[in-house]
Amino acid sequence: MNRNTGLVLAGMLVFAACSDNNTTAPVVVPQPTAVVTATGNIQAKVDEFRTSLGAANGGTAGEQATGRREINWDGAGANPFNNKNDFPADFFNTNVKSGAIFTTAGTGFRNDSTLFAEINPAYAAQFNFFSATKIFSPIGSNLLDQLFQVAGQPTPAVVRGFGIVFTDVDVADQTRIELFAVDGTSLGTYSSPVRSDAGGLTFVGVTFADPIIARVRIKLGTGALGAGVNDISAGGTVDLVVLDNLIYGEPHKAF
Ligand SMILES: [Ca+2]
Ligand SMILES: [Ca+2]
Repeated sequence: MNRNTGLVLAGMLVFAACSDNNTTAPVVVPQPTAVVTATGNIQAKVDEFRTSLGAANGGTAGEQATGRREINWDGAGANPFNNKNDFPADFFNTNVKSGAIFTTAGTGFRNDSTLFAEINPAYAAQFNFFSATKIFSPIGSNLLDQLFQVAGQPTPAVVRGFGIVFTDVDVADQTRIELFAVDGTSLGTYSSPVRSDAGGLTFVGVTFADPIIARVRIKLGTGALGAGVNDISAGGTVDLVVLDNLIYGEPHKAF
């Protein structure tokens, strides 16, 4: 008996045991079909992840049969809101219909064209962009959630894959994403690699066979941006991390 056969049989035995006494059925958490990570020159892996989700649907309103959406923060439509601490949480499903809504326990969001140098001049030497030139962060927190809606509609949705580009991950296993199903079940936590070069970009992307991701909790390092807060690589005590591109499967109406 090979190892895989043994695992399948073990699973069947667990299921049979639970069925016999008519108790709660075993909870089977779906496993990803792929987990893609990259550090340093991340371009090829990001492209691989994009391709795995299908063609780009841009800001096309309405649920598309297949494909992916992507937020790069760089479009001119966001310019009136940039470099301020109140970037609209629903911008990417109202102004631009990409099916994304953000929440944070902090005080707001900031889409920034200066590598956040207007918050703290030292940040220009810390952060980098993947897609030129804007990057994104919550304000007052290092946690944010992304939820999904049918593009252009306030209808809860699910996606089958989610990937994210980070800049300046210095500490292992502190920058990560946790994916959740509609019922709140965790679909797992996936860490970004640590930066491996001066560019400082990293990527993690997770794909499932079916659209089951309703929410993504994004954790950026170990602290929030601030005028007096320096990165651990620049004499500070916290690992500051911000994000660039978000790449996710087409949002399908959740049932
Ligand atoms: Ca960008
Ligand atoms: Ca850092």
